[in-house]
Formats: sequence, C-alpha cells, structure tokens
Amino acid sequence: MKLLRISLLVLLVALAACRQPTVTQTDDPYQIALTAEPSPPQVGEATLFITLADEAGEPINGAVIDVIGDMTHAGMQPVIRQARGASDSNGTYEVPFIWTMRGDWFIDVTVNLPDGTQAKRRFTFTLTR
Ligand SMILES: [Cu+2]
Repeated sequence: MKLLRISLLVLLVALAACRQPTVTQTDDPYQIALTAEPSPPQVGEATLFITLADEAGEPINGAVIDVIGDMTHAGMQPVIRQARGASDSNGTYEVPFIWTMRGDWFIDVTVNLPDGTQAKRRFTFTLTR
C-alpha cells in the first residue's frame, strides 16, 4: 500500500481499570476499513491501515482517528493510539500498533470527522501466534 506523507500523532495513555460501555458501531454512511500488517497478525509490533471514505467512495482526509485495541478477557491493558491524516493522505491513516498477546482482540475505531461528527466501528482479530 502506498502512503503519501502521512503525519502521525501517537499517544500512549494509561486507561483506568473501570471502563464505560461504548457504542461499537454508529449508523452512518461512511466507508471505514481496517487492515493490519503483518497479516495474519502475530504477537509483536504491527501497523494498522485505516481507510476512510464517504458514501460515494471519495477519500476523506483530515480526520482524527482514535484507536483502542483490547481483548475479550478481563484484566487486559488496552493499546491506545491516535492518528491524524495529512491533507494529502488519500483517506488512509497509518497507525503504529502492538499486539501484546495471543487470543481474541477487538479494535475500536472512533473517527472524528472534519465536520465534527463521529463514526465508530469495531474490528475483530484472532491471533494464533
Ligand atoms: Cu490479553
């Protein structure tokens, strides 16, 4: 995948043990896709590629995307990231990530669009190694 000059802001934040229930999918017209490299995913460093487009498939740049990676079991330290796409990123947002354990993961993506609206999706992955 070719990426053009994407500026990234990466935040690593410790999260309190008590979490709020979250909406994992909003009803909106946006096309949001997420892939992980390497694929299939394995424990260790990774890169998430999130693509964002409108209803017509036109890429949306300039969004701020919050990413929370967590697992289905209790007591997990979530992996928290944030990405900002450059104005010429062609709707692709590159997020450095780390898979810290094998097992069942979910990646909650919150897209903060330039017009102030939010779109949320949940993506699931199973790491076997
Ligand atoms: Cu875990």
